Amino acid sequence: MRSTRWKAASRAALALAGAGALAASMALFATAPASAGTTLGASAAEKGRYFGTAVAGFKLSDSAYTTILNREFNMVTAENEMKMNATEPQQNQFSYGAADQIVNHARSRGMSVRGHTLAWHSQQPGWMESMSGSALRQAMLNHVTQVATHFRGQVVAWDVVNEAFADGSSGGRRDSNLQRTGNDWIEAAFRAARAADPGAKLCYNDYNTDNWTHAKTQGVYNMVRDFKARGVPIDCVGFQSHFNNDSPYVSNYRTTLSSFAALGVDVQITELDIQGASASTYRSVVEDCLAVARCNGITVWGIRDSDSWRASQTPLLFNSNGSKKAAYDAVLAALNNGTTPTDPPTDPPTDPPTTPPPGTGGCTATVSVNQWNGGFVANVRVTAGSSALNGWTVSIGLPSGATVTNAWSANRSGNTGTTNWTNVAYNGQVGAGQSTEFGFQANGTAGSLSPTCSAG
Ligand code: G2I
Repeated sequence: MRSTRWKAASRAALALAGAGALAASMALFATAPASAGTTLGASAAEKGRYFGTAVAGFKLSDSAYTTILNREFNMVTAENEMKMNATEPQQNQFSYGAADQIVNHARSRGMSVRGHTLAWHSQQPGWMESMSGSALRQAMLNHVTQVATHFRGQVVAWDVVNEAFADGSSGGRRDSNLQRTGNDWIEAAFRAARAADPGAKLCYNDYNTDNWTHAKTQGVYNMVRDFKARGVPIDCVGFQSHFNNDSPYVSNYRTTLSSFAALGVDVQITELDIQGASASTYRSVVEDCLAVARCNGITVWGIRDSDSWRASQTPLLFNSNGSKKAAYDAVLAALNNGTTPTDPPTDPPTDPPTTPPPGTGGCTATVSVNQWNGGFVANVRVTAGSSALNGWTVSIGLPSGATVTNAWSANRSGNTGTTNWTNVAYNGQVGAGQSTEFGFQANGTAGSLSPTCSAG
């Protein structure tokens, strides 16, 4: 089993990891980030989520654009620059310049990156559009392998396959050159992606899958259930959530999110925009995500209305002049009021969210390992005891030959033998009986790991 709760990296935490100065880190841990509660990313991070946006590379020279981007968001999706036609314009000639620019902009500022997308019937390069059969299958798998390898360690989640299901009442697959290579093309893509980047979460991403009663939603649900049952490496499902008059938000959206989550995958809202940007609809979407423990975060598909692929629908959170809309205020308020119940949603908490006192009831840590030949990913769950935690330390002894190469959502000392892990700025405060997660990737063999946890 892979992680059950996404802990998006807050800017403060990542800046901290980069600095690596213990004294500075202790000071930072003591206080919440200065922007907590006042920006989308910081407020989402306080709820263990991220708040992201699609970014168009050519806009990074627009300072009005980057001012909002850098202030508000802690997750970035390349709007077009990681698509197949952008990254492999000629067969076996890969082009990463535009995508790398976005990745570097994001990561150098402590934002994480979602990869979009490795395999799609649309936006294929011309050479691929005209291919079929086993040659196309091989070309697609090579593309997945090459691109996921290039961005290995830099992309936290990939839309491995995008929009593979048909609209309408069939609930089946969309016809495409990729689909005609055989129904197993999707799982083949996921396996190739896992092999290339074992640390990235692997998502299936689609639109018009928001309404639980729609055949397309059920078709994707059945595929994910089948993948989980057969061990196909899928970690998450992306709900694009382009809401408009023809495809409106519906109140069963929360049921959709929680039903998929119950299959054992994370769910993410990946391309949110809402025709007319109703504040109450935006609020509902945020509340729905916060009500589902495995809803990791929300990405809006652009910053200002003028940045939208549907600009005339004014569907985003900022006006074309960069000012905040009512929908922005609604989203921020929903993030700040939100709670993080477990799945299925439980009764609302009776106490308002407060800063917990230092923990006295200890904590426990459990680990789940995804081992492959030569390496593994470990996801560690830290659970507070009878008192809230205000900081935690987990100790994990690694068998000889195991070496940590990469980690997330915790500070580490040691990469072999006894390793010690402490909370980062955004996940040290854990309510009584509540949990948070961190993880790491390592070379070698995990064997059976026995983490121990202490409060503080
Ligand atoms: O169509 C909205 C989204 C639906 N889900 C998948 C997303 O990848 C998709 O994004 C849109 C981008 O927002 C558009 O910007 O995907 C379109 C098609 O890839 C993008 O449009 C393309 C135009 O079709 C091209 O002509 C143009 O060169 O944008 C390109 C770059 O501006």
